[in-house]
Amino acid sequence: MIRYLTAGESHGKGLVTIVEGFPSNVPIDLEKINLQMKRRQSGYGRGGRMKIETDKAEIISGIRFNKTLGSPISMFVVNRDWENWTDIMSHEKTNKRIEKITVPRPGHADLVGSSKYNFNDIRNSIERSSARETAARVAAGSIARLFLEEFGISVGSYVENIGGIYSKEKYSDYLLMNKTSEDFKAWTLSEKADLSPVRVLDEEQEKKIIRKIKAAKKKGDTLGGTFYVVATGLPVGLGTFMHFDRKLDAAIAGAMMGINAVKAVEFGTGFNAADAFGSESHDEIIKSDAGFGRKTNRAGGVEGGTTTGLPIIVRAAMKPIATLMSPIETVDLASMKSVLARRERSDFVAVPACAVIGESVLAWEIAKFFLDKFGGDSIEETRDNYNNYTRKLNNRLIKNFKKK
Ligand code: EPS
Repeated sequence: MIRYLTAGESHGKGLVTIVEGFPSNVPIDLEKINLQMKRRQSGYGRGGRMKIETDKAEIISGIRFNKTLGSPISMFVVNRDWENWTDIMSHEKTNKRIEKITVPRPGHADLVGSSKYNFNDIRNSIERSSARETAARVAAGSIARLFLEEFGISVGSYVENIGGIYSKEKYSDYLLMNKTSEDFKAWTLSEKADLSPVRVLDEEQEKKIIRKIKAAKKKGDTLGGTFYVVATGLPVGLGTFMHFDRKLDAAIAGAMMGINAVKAVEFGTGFNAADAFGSESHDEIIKSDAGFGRKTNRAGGVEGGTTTGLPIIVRAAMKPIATLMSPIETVDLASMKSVLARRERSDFVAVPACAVIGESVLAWEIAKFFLDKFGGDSIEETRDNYNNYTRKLNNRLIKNFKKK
């Protein structure tokens, strides 16, 4: 079983990730981890903080000569901005006058955090609830990605819409219709999205979105959007229907909802399946060279909580960022008077970053279920188990059902 923990405040010294349970000898390329860290920081519409930070994961333990040791892997991501916050974020009591934050932003964890933890300064909630923590999650997800790469599993994403601006072309249809041509492959779509500052696949749409972000910024407003996260190269049989908490899609949905500001998640045709006939909703099974194939992938790669071997297709929605430069109504907890919410530096749009974080959490959940199934103290052992299972899978099934 793999697990990870993150620690760190947004304006503290930095973020810590501890990843535990990976087998030994997994090749680790720090540059690849840092590429993911950089991708998370990108996107048109981000705030001033991203100009200050150059996120990089420093390895503290668990890796030697570019390979995992099987021991806990710990990583540190420095907050460069901390230098400007040493008094406000001091671990020790300070004599300096530190302004207390008393005005909660609707949509952020400010009010619930202060109620629940009995704080008298909203800063105490802001610091951990900030999406800055997702940098530590991407560091963990990057280790999972490197592990999955060894088995030919890759994860990618693209943004479907920001602020209600969609492409005329419905790229998700290619995925759901199980198009196998190179141009429609999930990975090709993701690489294309990487070239866009808003991670979309359509130039016209990109222009419109950038215009809308500029307009939102001018108004002091923010925007949300939807994105697709996909994984390819999966074996049949990760996850199970045997118990609710062993279903892969349930775990993925939980991890996606755990990303800051994500309000909805769907698999395959998702909500649309509720409006269609059964005959339009399922993936017909056909014979293929490999044994079986599917005409379509409307299930999004999971049936009965278990991978079908087809790409995993997850769509998620991110609400607009809660910090508004033209704020909405709230209550000042110090005066108990109605006021406008506090302004503070933030992003205007973070949907492209959210998609990259989505890739990371998806990679993590897949790696977790993969290792639950195949185990192994070294990656060589994992590979033997994986090869043994996948090689025999279809033959075994066909033999089982063969009439004697
Ligand atoms: C973020 C760092 C934060 C925000 C953003 C994400 O930095 P700061 O608060 O210093 O500007 O830019 O967080 C939020 C949008 C939020 O609501 O918490 C990051 O590293 O991704």
